[in-house]
Amino acid sequence: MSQYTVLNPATEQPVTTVTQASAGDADAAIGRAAAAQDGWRAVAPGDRAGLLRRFAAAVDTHIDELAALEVAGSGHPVGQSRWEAGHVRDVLLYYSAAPERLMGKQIPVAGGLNVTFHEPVGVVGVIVPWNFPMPILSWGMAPALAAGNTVIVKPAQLTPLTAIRIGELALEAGLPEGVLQVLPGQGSVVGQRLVDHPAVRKIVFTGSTEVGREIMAGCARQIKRVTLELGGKSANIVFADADLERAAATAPYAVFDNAGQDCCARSRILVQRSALDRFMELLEPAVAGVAVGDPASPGTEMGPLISAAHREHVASYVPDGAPVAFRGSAPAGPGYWYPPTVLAPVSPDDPAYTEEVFGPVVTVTPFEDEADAVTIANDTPYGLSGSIFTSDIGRAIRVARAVETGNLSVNSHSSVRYWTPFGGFKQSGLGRELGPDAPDAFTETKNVFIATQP
Ligand code: TAP
Repeated sequence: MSQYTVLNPATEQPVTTVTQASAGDADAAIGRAAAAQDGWRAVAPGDRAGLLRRFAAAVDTHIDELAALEVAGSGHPVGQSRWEAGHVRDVLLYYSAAPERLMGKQIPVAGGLNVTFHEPVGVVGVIVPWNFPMPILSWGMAPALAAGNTVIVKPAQLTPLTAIRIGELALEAGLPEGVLQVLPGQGSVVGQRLVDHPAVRKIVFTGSTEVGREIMAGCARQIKRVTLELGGKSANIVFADADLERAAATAPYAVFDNAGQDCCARSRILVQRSALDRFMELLEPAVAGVAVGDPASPGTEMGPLISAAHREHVASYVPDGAPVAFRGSAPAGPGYWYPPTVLAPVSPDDPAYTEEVFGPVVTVTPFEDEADAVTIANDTPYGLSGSIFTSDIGRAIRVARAVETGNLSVNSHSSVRYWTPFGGFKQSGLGRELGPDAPDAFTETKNVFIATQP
């Protein structure tokens, strides 16, 4: 087993070392998960629910510890990190209500009784990216466990610390051995093994569209079930009749939260031309007001990028001579800092406008009318998120229906709610997570007919 060092993105100092699983370790874990499967699905629904509630309670009593790990290992601001740890608790609690509610149907047929059952799919592999290590882990893990599956989590190499601790808390809460395992390691080794191994029956992948495409192809070889949550290039559409003060004050947080490393980042601001000048006047102080700095300090709103390599990648979208309209601040010295950056005007073929930057860079583009706004918003292979600012309710509904994206908010930038469905159109993904139906995605429907004829 090899070891590697996790660095603090805000200081570039080592946090700890982590043991990396090999392909052989992955096979052994898959074997343990498969062995634990029958026992876990046989746990009475009320008892499985009780164990998930105990797991949630264990997370709740360790929120400060989990948050501190995310501050040190991922550079997330401490307020955000506490919210993320609380979110894991809430997702576990929400799906702890599912085991007793996995109800099938009784369908009228002649000559007997016809009923359906929701059977667990089996071993589920949850492959997690580095940008939201705790929430994204919980979205796959909690409903999968509730539906009676065993789970192996593969955290991102850059951010394994909270996942490892959550795996320990599951055992402390009483989940049987093998029901939930956390396997830090390389995606191309451990993640790939989860995709290739026939005993893994479903993959939940969150990450880039490039890797997601390969995962889907790998799953296709075994007709393996797969959910994909991929990239985004979402539009924040601001009409001239909107509350421009509110639209401009909130726009920075819709793209610079988590330093822009957010699949839902509204990284293309589209503004009706007649309101463009006023909107830019209002946006400049709002961007300057984003508190960028030490993630451990309570007032911080934006921390560093995750790594030196990622900072280089983000910076490549803002070369010398790029049309920088204005920028926020970023600390000097160690840490992978990058200031909030607004680009305008941008040409339609500028990579900062067409590609997912995954950093604190936003473009501002004017549009003429409603039809033009919808055309521009949809001119992307992605379709994950978006916002619409207008005071015309009819327009809000028309545009919300016309934009090809999975999650939209009107006069707000709603973040994810665990009790509503989440997922992408087009190349932003396949399937939905969260919401009341998520456990169904971890079951197979079985139809049983019982003859009643003598
Ligand atoms: P990726 O590079 O795609 O990595 C995601 C995960 O997949 C990591 O755990 C990675 O392991 C693993 N992986 C890499 N190659 C693999 C392979 N061949 N087989 C199996 N697993 C493999 O993404 P990222 O850079 O971590 O995350 C950023 C991307 O995620 C962005 O595009 C963002 O939009 C997207 N994202 C989407 C959402 C939703 S909900 N739609 C949410 C968050 C992020 P390593 O540890 O080796 O990297």
